[in-house]
Amino acid sequence: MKILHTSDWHLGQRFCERDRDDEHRAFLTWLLEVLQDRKIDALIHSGDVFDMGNPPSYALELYYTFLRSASLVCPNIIITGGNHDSPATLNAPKELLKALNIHVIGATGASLDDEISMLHSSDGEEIGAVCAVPFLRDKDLRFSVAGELAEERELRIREGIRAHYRDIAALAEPYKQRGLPVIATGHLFAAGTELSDSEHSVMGNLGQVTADTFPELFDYVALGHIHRPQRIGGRDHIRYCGSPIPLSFSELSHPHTVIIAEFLNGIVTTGKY
Ligand SMILES: [Mn+2]
Repeated sequence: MKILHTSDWHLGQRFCERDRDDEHRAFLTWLLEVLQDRKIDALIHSGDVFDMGNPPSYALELYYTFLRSASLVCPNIIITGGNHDSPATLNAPKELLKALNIHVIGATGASLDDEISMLHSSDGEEIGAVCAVPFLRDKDLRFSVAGELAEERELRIREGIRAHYRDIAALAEPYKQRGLPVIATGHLFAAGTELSDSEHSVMGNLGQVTADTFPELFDYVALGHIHRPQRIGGRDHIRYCGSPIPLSFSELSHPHTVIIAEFLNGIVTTGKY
């Protein structure tokens, strides 16, 4: 079973008075070829599909055209919301996209079950499970507390994130017991990561989490939010794939990649492309 992990497309971004339409189109054309040539079973997007909550129509057109083509070559597509995405914009076509086997989780909702998405082979056999956790907003992490100090608030957010992953891992346990690989996504800021200019300005309001936030149950954790590809806590299976194109001058110096992870008999191998 092979997944392709990507994030932080920021479709619709304007940079120095220019749009990025040509670069995004070139990337998505390339991505379609990779999905087909490498026979990818699941495309997993870890958030920041769009650069803004109300994207321009050329960015929407690009997104839907890509999804339509991708659905013809890749049997499972999972899209999760990032801090730049509007949950309402992502979720609006949710039911329609389900018909193409594209699962959209714009924001966390009332039931954690909604964040679990089963992966199927082209003959309909179950081949994996994804705990598709979108960007968790302050309000998703229970109540805010009046008069709390900044450090207390950060601690509460970190604990809220940890509880979310613990609870969803517990829900995915039966799939693991059946021998299926379990993948989690996240759009958050993990400790020890290097930031670029475009990230400093948009870090969102989440406290830093560490690798032990993610229960051992997960075979792979597909992270988004940080635009430089990197592992977390030295673990090969907890990764940021990075943004596919540089979104600020400071992002020119590092690679822009997607990750392909292959799961075979409980062993995960990853490669950058
Ligand atoms: Mn981003």
